[in-house]
Amino acid sequence: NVDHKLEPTSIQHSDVKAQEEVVTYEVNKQVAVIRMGSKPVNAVSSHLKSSIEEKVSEANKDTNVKAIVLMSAIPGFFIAGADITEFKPKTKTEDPTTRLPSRLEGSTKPIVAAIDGFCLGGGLETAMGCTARVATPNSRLGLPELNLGIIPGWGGTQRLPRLIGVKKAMELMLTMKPISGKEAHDLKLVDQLCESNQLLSTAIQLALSIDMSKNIKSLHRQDRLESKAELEQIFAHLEKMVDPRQPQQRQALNAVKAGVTRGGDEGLVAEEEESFNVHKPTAKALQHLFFAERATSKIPNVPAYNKKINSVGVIGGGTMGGGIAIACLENGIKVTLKEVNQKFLDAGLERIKNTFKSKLERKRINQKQFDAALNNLTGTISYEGFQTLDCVIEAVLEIVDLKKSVFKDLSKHCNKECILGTNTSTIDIESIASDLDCRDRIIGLHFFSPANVMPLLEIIRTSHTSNEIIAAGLQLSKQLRKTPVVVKNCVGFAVNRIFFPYGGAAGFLVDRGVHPYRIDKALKNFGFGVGPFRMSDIVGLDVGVMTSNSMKGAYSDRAYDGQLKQIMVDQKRLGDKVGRGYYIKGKPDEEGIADLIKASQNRANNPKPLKNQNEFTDADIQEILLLPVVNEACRVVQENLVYRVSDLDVASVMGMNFPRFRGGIVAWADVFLGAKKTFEKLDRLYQETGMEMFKPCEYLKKCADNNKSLESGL
Ligand code: T1G
Repeated sequence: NVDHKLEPTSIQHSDVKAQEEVVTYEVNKQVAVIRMGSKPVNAVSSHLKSSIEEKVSEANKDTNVKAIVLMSAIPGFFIAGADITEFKPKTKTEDPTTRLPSRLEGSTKPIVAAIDGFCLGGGLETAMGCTARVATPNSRLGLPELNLGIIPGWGGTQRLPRLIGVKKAMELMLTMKPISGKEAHDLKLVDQLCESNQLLSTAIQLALSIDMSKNIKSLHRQDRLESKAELEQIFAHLEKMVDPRQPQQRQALNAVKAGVTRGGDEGLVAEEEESFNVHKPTAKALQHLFFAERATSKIPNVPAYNKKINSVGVIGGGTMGGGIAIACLENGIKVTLKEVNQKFLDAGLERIKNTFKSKLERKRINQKQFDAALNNLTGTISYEGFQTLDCVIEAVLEIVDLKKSVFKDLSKHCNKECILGTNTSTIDIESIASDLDCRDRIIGLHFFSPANVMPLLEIIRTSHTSNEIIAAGLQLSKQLRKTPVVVKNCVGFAVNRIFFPYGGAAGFLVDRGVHPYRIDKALKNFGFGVGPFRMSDIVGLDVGVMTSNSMKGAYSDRAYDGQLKQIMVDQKRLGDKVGRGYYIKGKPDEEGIADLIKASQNRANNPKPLKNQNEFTDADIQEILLLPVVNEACRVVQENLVYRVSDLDVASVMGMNFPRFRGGIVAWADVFLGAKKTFEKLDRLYQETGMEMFKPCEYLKKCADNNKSLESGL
């Protein structure tokens, strides 16, 4: 009896996975049907690979079998790729002919891949190793490996160009975007198109019609490659396209080139060598981010939320309110826009309608989608109808008393389950909610401008917010197709808080003699779309001053504003909305700002240069601006404001356009510098300048002292 009880626990968890039979085999009309069922997405683990190979070998031996169909038992997924959780840095190159696609290509009986759903990375490579492919029109096929810092390593750089040409193949790899089954069929990547319910019969029929004596393997096809002259042109163009900061792009190109010039078999060897040499830090950073993005919605003790959010009230029809309304309408949620008077309401509704009109004109949406969105939009200047709304998001001016009175009204006019969200970026949510009996339903829903474009939604919980409302916030974010990051209440929440020293450090450098355009160039070279000064112009300098004032109030010890921003505001150079800021309509204005920079430097408290302006390298400037951000992120961790350190990586990439290939703000410091070096660099800057923003916080020091990564959450 005792032995019997002990038995299950003696099996290791990994053994359970290994013992589970996930691949099934049946013979249907002389065709062996092999079905993969490794949940959740058929990621090819070493176990799944060997199970498939076993069944294919069985089919090859089975005299009753003429052909093989490889398909999935999981709806929506053929194969999502190799199993990323099994990735380890390679210690030696391997024989590429042992890969699954090569093994399938070696089958003596024809194999048809029957694709219905995601067919990505190693999944598409597996399908290309098959003799032919059938797919449903809405399947998604692609090679997104570069997004993980690696290159297609199972023959994708060889077989895809030979099936659809180099130009299109490189486009698929570089954009990392999947194409539909229909597009894949147009490109001849897929041989036959059919609906889901016809998939098996179509695949069986095709499999039985293939004559292996006439078949040419994908790896050896020549007929779809471009001509020599065309290839020269294509490669010359691609040479210029690849981003030197993302070495995996060049490596994919090298592998493709090698295959085209030396043949598919040698190409496979070249691909293996390029795979072996991928830039390990970039791969580590990007793979970290892959899992980090999927982790943000996992919040302990939050119950499942089984309802859909069908209607949202938006209070305030300005830029933010309008953007939030558009985001909801684009995702099929009904919106009631409320303004204080008819004039403002009409203007708000007009802006929203114009956005959809422009989308229609640019063919981003069709007439049906346009009509559906506008039918879902209503306006009001009272709280009539608010009783039935599932959620309300307040986006009025940043005035505490105004926000308080809005929530007082909402507590009266909304039902007892309604989510009460505020889109404030600077006001303490705790204070808005303090004396209301609905305070457990009040939550921060912080969108980033433009709210219908930026992919991040910060969800802020106060000390009163209930877990049910957090669940509702996560549900809203899912419906809006945004990535949520849940933060406990603090001034600036995650993104504005960790990035406030970024602007401060930029101002600090200007006051010590570095030109704003030089700073912008260094941060662009780092991978930001625009540098901090150009960003200021886009956001509006007056908005920037307001935000930094609120940060200064909360974190005065480490705030540094510089003088230039205020001088620019005094000169009414408020940025793009008035046509001029640091730049004029986005173009440099060296002369126009020269005197203003001088005036700022004269007014600064400590204009002593750290070194001569020309001596600052890109890396110096990048570190001076970004290390204080890492430091502030570590403070947020120290104060226990996020559920995991990597949430801040996701927040920085999705809220601030921090370059993804650097893994996010904390991962960047971890992977490219290490905790110890990060500490030393900050400490040196602190010693040199005496500025508190550079003083390493306790958490950072602890990680460095204990030789732990900053992601460790020590
Ligand atoms: N390996 C391991 N786990 C994976 C995975 C993979 N390839 N893909 C998804 N998951 C997990 C994911 O972490 C999550 O887990 C769950 O599955 C559901 O995913 C040889 C070497 C297919 C579009 O880059 O893009 O092949 O969080 O939440 O929104 O050259 O997953 O639930 O615990 O994202 O429906 C190339 C990666 C691999 C595709 C589905 N393939 N996946 O999106 O669900 S490299 C990729 C995706 C490769 C070859 C190389 C998406 C998806 P958990 P999800 P989804």
